[in-house]
Amino acid sequence: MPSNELSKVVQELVKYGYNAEPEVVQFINNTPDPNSTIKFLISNIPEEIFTLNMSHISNIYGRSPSTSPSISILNDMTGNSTGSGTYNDFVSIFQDRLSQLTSILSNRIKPYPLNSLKNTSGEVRVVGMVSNIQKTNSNHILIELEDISGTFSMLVHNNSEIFNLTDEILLDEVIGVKGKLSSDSEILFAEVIYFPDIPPNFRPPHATRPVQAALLSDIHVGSKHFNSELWSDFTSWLKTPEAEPIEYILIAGDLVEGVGVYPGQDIDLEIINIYEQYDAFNECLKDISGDISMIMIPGNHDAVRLAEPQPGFDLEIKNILSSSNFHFTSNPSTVIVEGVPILMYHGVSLDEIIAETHSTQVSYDAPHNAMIQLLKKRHLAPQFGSRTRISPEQKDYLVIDKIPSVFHSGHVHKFGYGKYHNVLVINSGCWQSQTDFQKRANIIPDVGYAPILDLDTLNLTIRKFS
Ligand code: D5M
Ligand code: FE
Ligand code: ZN
Repeated sequence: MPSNELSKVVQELVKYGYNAEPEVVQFINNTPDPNSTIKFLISNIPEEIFTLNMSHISNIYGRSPSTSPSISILNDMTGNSTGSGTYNDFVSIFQDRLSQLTSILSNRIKPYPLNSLKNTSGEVRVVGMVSNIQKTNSNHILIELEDISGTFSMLVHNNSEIFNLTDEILLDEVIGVKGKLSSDSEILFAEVIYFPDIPPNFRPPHATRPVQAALLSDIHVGSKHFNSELWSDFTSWLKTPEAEPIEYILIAGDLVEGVGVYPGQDIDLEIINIYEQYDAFNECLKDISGDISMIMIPGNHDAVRLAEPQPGFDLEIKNILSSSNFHFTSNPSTVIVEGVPILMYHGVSLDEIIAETHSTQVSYDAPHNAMIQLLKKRHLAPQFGSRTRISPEQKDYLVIDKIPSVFHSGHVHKFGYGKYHNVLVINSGCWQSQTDFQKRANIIPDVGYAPILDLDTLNLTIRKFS
């Protein structure tokens, strides 16, 4: 927990004439809106008390505070969009991407600036953004790298051990390379390729009490194909003793079907008005206990801009979805639930990763393997200017800066999960039955999955409704 956040809590308490023990400061800081929590606490505290301890907190809440929600959100860019779409904004976002990923890679390799290589010889290490990939006449791969100093070409020989890695390399991603310069120092012969990656010994933070979260995605309320029966089965099951440990539900976007998302969508719509779709979605959540905190990000079908990062919902939608247990944040966001960092990203770039990665491991039937590629590259939308739209901001919000315990996506409507360097990677499937488009494209969606995450053990139990 950054100490400046904690000191803000302390200062706010002092403003009202109160002190608090460190656990109380931590507890307040973990609530979604610390300032409101402080106001609530001091309006309920007995008169003679000026130093808050945990038993005061328990008395105020009438239950153990460890059972009140513990949510904090990193990296929510809602309301902070600075991108005006100018050339300079695009330069800023690429410079920020290069500098963030270079500093991750620089822990392992001390890179030479690319413009210094012409005056160097022998073995060198470099870091750069991939600006061109091409096959040579003799079937080697030539990759052009770019850093702030200039560009340089490297060659991966087709009989080298690292040749298969070139299948995974995408334009605009940032990689590190170790190799030997040619005798005229015009080209680098690559011997080792480094991805920014997750350290293999990463130890994922976990909760300190038994508590669970359901990780869902792609509800698509308002579509003729939204499967309301399975959804009701799920919300009924939530009331059973088996579901009692579930205190959180996370939804990774495409809450509603939206309007005008693709040509001819009208014929697939049950509800043609976007606000009425959110009304209907709100109805779908009515049956879920208010004790369960719901954390939601938008997807490409939701009523926010399409370009990523997508800000959280504006007031018009928040007024429809106004329950106090609902929390909204941008796509992507890292949400810390009970101390567990969960990276939520809807997943539009997965279509591109699946299309562009030549490895057979990465497919719609194993969407988690596409997500693992994103973890390796430490970026949620590595390739620019193709299907995934990116809004140029001064900061690149799509860099995976904080390593999460859990990486949660949806979008491809296929269920899959796996572990990569101790990070649990999960794609949640959907609640929309096969659409006509999917029928034509021979896509069989995975409908009605509710993967349940144990926040203390980070184990997953798959609950399938059918
Ligand atoms: O996307 C659901 C999945 O289906 C995702 O993998 C994209 C794919 N999809 C859906 N509609 C189309 C069209 N019209 N062209 C190409 N690919 C498509 P969702 O975000 O729920 O629409
Ligand atoms: Fe979807
Ligand atoms: Zn989607």
